[in-house]
Amino acid sequence: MTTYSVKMRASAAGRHISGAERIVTGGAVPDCVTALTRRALEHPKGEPDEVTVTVRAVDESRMEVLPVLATRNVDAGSPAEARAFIVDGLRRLGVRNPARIWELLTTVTGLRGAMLVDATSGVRLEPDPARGVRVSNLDHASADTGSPGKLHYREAIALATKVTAHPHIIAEVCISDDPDYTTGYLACEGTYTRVPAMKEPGSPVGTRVFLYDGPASEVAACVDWLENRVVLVEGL
Ligand code: WAQ
Ligand code: MG
Repeated sequence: MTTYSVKMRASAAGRHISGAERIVTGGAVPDCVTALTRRALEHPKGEPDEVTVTVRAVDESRMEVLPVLATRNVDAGSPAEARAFIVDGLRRLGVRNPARIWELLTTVTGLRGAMLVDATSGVRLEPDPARGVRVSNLDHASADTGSPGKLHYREAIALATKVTAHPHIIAEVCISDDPDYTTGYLACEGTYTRVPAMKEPGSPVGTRVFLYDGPASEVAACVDWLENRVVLVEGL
């Protein structure tokens, strides 16, 4: 049976509201289209005036299966405590100026994708800084049977598993752009650490940073891998 990528994106007055994708076998496509469409229409960021759902066959010979990262939780009661945890974690990984990374995380917002930042120089490497690098073509290998409240976590850990599997990416840091979802994470060294209170409740700030530690000549290949390599995440 053919495998398909099903992608949804929703906007209102040209402004992006939500996006999601699944990788499923042919028989599951109709239910998947319905679920993603419903999700677009019920997104807390507002009612869309345009929803696009695309169904496309994937080349299974280029599909990669990765084991899901381990999950850990830390206590952080405030954004200041979250900042201390993130800055310390990045410093231990050898990131030269972790305070700069926190500043990027909390000041750059509204990108569709992530910032790709050089771990040594702190310079942003994305080809289009207004968009960032949009990771795509990934899903969990198992069907989504979790409650809706677990969706953020499920999707985020799949993304972080793919991103940190790239040999030149040493860490990812994330803050959700959903105003009421204040839990973010640091993913590195095979572990996804959930960090509560990354931002104040109600704040629209949300962003991702991928820390790049590799040759400048391989940035383009890294971006292509993040965008196009088909990955299934196993074990959750
Ligand atoms: N590729 C790259 N960057 C992305 C992508 C993607 N596919 N999707 C979102 N981003 C960037 C973009 O700048 C968003 O504004 C930002 O990340 C946040 O996206 O364990 O919900 O979808 O409970 O709001 C973390 C879960 C949830 C923590 C993260 O991110 C937990 C979340 P959001
Ligand atoms: Mg969001």
